[in-house]
Parts: sequence; structure tokens; C-alpha cells
Amino acid sequence: MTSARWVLDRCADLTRFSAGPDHLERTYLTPQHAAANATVAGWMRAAGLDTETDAAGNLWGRRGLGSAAPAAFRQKAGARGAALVLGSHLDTVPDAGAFDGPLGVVLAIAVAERLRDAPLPFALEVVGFWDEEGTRFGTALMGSSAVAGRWDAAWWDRQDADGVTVREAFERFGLAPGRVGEAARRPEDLVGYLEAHIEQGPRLEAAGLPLGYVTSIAGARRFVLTLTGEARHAGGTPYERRKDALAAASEVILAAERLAREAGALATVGDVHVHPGAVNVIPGRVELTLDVRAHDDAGRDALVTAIEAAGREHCAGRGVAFDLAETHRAPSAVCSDRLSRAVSAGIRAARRDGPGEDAPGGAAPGQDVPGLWSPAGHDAMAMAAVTEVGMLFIRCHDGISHHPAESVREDDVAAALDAFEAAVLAVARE
Ligand code: HGY
Ligand code: MN
Ligand code: MN
Ligand code: MN
Repeated sequence: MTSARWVLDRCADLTRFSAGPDHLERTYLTPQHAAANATVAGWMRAAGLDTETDAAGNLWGRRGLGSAAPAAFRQKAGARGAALVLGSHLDTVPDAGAFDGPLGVVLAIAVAERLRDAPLPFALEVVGFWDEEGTRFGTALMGSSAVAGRWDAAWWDRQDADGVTVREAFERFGLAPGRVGEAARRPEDLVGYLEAHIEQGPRLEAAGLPLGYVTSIAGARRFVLTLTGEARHAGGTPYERRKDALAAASEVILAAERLAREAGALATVGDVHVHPGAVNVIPGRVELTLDVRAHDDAGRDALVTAIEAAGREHCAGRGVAFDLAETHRAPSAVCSDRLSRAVSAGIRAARRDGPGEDAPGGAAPGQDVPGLWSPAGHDAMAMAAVTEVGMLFIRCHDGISHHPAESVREDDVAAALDAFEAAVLAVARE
């Protein structure tokens, strides 16, 4: 259970926990969540970890300081044994690939097994977060936000497509909403958080590199735009009398794309619902989802403002009302220099060129190891609110992700295993 093949096979195993037989979709507080937790917990226990599900439904495997740890380590780790946490998420987007999230969790379990008898000056924990994607309830990072002590009470009333609220879903899953605060960790309990994840973009492949470290992570802002015109007869209504919500929406979508390109940022309309949706009725109302992200929060927020202004202008020109409701806002996060050094040292060790001599945990990040900005969001963004975070990026084929064709090379996963293990040891050497 410490090989790349084992890791890839477990990621394949997890694809059986899905809402449907013909596509992969595994979401928060569903039967698939419970089944995946049970299976992954078995792998964690086989790696010598004690397992538990926390008050937000996240799965944890924990190895205490262990009797092998010298007394000095106990002192350094503190009474409870401050923990280095390794992990990622177990939930998926609809029609997902097998590696976005699960690869980071399973790889962390394999590294815990490799380090099973290593005397570490901290407790080692592996976490499988839930609801990183926000697929079921339309807001994301709920599991890791609970751990970071950032649970938002407004989430309780969010509903899924069947009208089930987060509160009801908690209760049906066997969790007590009133106890969600018990999932929160204190900064003093944590040595840091390390996450291995596929890049979900083409840069490592274009550079011919298997691994990189992450410098910072873009925080997305997400909205539901509601455009309200008038449903009318598709034949009897002349154009000058129309208030076509879908025609207005098409102008808003293209304006968002144009403004994002000009800003060097990203805006995506991922879902559109048209009412009433009949072929012979002019669309009276359209709902669009909008995801906006940029290299920094100021750039992102400026783009949101510009898209909103363009949306209001296009809609006004067609007599269509424009409404924008924010559903998610994640702060961009910066990976710490300390943990980026550890990840960089790990990448060097995996290349067999060993950590640099000049600084603990290896040469400064970026000297000979690629540091990449992540336009994709990760649980590390939420965890950055409570501890230092570092990320290891793994090349993925053609940058494909959020798609069934998502794939990674076995040799890259082998390198990632070596790098992640070496990164943990670099933190231990500090
Ligand atoms: O949307 C994202 O960036 C991440 O995959 N949740
Ligand atoms: Mn994702
Ligand atoms: Mn992910
Ligand atoms: Mn839909």
C-alpha cells in the first residue's frame, strides 16, 4: 500500500461510490459520502491510523506521537501532540474524473504507511474533506471551513435540487447541526497542512515536469444571476415587443468572457436554467451560475463589478430585470514559505538531487523547482485560516479535470509519493 499502483487502484475503487452508474458524482452528506468514508477509513486503519468522522462529516486518520518519539519530541509537539495534517477532498463535481481530490487523500494514506514507524516530532493526520466542490448545495469548502472554525450559519438553510437543506442533510446523515463547531481545530494543535493535488491545468505538462509546488491559490466568488423578462408567444410577438431573457443572457455570458480575457482573469457560466423552457415560448426568466477568479482578490472583485455593470446594461437594453446573488466567496490563499520549502525539498529528493544545503528543508522554493499559482480552488484555502499550508502539484494529462478523461501517469504518482514523504520529513527536520 505504498506504491503508485496501489494509489491509482484505490482512486479507481472510489469511483464505484457515485450517485449514478453512468457517471461519477459523489456529494456531501449522501449515501455515497458514508460509503466512501467507510472504505477509506479501512485503508487508513491498514496504514496504522486511528480513524474517526468529525462533526462536519470529514474523515480523519490519526497517528499520535507514538512511543518511538523521543521525550524531546513530546515537548516540542505539546501535550496533545500538535499534528501535521495531510489530505484533500473525497467529494466530486458532476461527471467527474477519478483523481481531483481522492488522489491527494489516498496518496497521503500511502505516505502515512511509509512513515508508520518513523519517529516524527508531531502527530500525523490524514483527512478526507467533504464538500470542497460545493456540488450539492451550491456553496463550497464547507467541510474544511468547519475544521478551520469558519462554518457560516447561513449555510444551514441552503437547499439541494430536491429542496433538502444542509440542516436536514446533517440530521439524515447522523450529524448534529448544533455540534458542527466541534470539528474546529485550534492553531496550536496544528503544525501545518500539506495537500497533494493534480494541477488541473496544462503548465507542468507543457514544461515537461511531473511535479511543482503551489505559491498561491485563487479564491473564487460565485453567483446566481437571475434575468427576468416576459414569457410571450414565439410567433405572435414582434421583436420590438420582446423582453427575451435568454437573448439577454447570451449577451451577458459573452460580456463576462470578454471582460475576463481583457483582465487576464477567469469568468465561467457553468449552468443555465431557462423558464418556461418551451420551444414556442420566448424565455421569460433565466438563471445563470457565474464563477469568477483571478490572481488576487482585488482583481477578482474588480472583474465582478465590471461583469455586473455589463449585465445590467445589456438587460436594461432589452427591458429585462437583472439580479445577482452571491453564493460563495473564498479568500485567495498564500502557501507559506516554510511549507513551500518543505515541498520543494521533497520534489528535489524525489528527483534524487537531494535538498539544497543552504537552508533547512532544502533550497528556497522556486530556485530549481517550479512554483505555480493555482487558479483552481482547494481545501488548503480554507485551512490557511487556521494553519500554514503547502501544496504539491502533480502533472495531469492535457490539464484535463472536472471531466471523466482526467488522468495521471503512474511514474508521476510514484514521484509524488517520494516527494510528499520527503516533504513530511523536511518538516520534521525543521
Ligand atoms: O472549482 C475549483 O476550483 C475546485 O476544483 N473546487
Ligand atoms: Mn475540483
Ligand atoms: Mn480538488
Ligand atoms: Mn442544471
